[in-house]
Amino acid sequence: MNQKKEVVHLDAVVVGAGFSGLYMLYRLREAGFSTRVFEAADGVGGVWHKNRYPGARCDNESIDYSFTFSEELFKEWNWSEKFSKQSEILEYLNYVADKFDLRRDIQLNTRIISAHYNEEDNRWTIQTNEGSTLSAKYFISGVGCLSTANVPKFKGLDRFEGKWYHTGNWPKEQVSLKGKRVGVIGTGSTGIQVIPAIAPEVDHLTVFQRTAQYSVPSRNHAYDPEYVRQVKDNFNEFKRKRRYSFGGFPNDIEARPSALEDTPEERDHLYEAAWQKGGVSSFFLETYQDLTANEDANETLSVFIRNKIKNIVHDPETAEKLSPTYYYGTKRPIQDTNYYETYNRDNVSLVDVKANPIMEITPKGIRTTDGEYELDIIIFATGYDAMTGSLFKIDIRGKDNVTLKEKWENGEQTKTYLGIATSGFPNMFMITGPESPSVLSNVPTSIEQHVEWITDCIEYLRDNDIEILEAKEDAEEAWSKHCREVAEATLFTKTDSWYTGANVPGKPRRFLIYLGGVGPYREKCSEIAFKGYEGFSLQSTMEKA
Ligand code: NA7
Repeated sequence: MNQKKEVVHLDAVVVGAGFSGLYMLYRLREAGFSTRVFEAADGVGGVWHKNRYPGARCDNESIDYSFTFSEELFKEWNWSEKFSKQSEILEYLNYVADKFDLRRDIQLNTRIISAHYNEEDNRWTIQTNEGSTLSAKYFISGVGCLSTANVPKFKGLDRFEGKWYHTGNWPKEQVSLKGKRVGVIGTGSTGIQVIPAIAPEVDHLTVFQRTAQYSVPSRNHAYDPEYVRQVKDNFNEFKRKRRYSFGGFPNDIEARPSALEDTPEERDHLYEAAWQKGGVSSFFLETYQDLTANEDANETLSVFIRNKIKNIVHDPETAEKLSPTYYYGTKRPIQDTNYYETYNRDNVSLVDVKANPIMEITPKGIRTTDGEYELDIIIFATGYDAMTGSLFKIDIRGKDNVTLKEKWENGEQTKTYLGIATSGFPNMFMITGPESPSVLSNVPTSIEQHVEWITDCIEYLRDNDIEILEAKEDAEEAWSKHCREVAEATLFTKTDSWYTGANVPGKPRRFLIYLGGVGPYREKCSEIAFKGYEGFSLQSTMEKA
């Protein structure tokens, strides 16, 4: 007998149970919408659930990298260090899930495989990998910007006799590296955390570096309880500053306008102070404002860091290979604990795979154009198919059965309205989507702003009997153009990076992050809502009938 499968009807389906999905669920539930979150992993936490690699830490300050929607939560949670370990952030997100009783509406181990918009009833039909079908008025992505691992398609990986791991899908069980010959491919933020963390344990570590990176010391330390008390006592001010700041951080910007207005001695004095204080933010907040806007200003800091590398690394040839040449800050700025120092160890060697590219993975290791490196374990710290990769993994179809991938990749440009919505995909929302401040901001601040905006919007639709909300093409075109213009006035678009999609072979090169600042962006979004969702077409239940 052909049994008809039951379709579950909901107001909203949310994809992903990281920072975005957890808060989205909380807000929609509070506003009275039936909501379910689907998460492919076996626990909540998003990237913090999966990035369990050795040395994994956040490089935003812990207190800043927290939710502020609940003063009680903010005050009762205690971060132990300035830059938290992955396990502590994961513990925090589990605590949030429990505190707000979120788990009863989160379905783990379940991947959303498709979401199709039906123009007959203005609802989304959503399918999961375990065969369930859902019908939801709103389809909301909380997939995150950096969650689809980029494993380069090297010939021969399937024949490798050792073990290999991608840092973004690190196993839960202990990986024993003791006494092993380990190769790490990639020296982005992740590789630079992994390398010093594992070097003391392994027999030999070979680092395969394609692009040398600038990294500054993090100088992580345990939190001073007095500092934490002061921040908590000033919660409202902390929250206000974070929301209206440029980068989504609560700090005042003390950076001077231009590096070119100071003498070399004055510049070195400021750079040295930031280096000693530690953390990427010290350079952006306390040195100069034009570092990513002006090539000559940028070069002053680049030279400073290159000199540091020369002084730290004993072997001049290795130091030379580690010296970066791109514009500082136009790839994701990195901070570390003993990264360059690690190359002074006898059991660590560096292979320049730009000069000698990787040809293949052999059964015994990695072959570059200059020879074979025998390995027991290969660690891919090769990053993510950022910004769009995780959205494209779902078969999302809007009006006229057009897929999101067709619209964005086959079209001349990925286009969104505010990074929240895209034309042709009614009643679909993206949390930290392409062309929003997302990864070039303190992400929890941006997530809170998007989730609150989306919830207010959905409440407005309900309260005004509006059936369909869709970004207008001209509004989207204008927003996208504005995003590109802001980016092109900086140095960001001049460097190959995951910001531009250049890290994934064949991916169109597009800069999909809004650089106009978190505070101004928030004001723009609020103004649009205040004007009755200007730039969106709204269709009421009556009109539809
Ligand atoms: P990233 O920043 O994308 O770094 C990936 C690294 O892997 C980078 O050094 C790449 O070199 C290298 N890579 C990528 N593909 C290859 C191939 N085919 N051969 C050799 N080397 C390769 O990813 P992370 O995980 O470090 O950081 C991602 C973000 O997560 C981070 O910025 C934080 O926001 C959190 P390249 O520079 O492209 O030449």
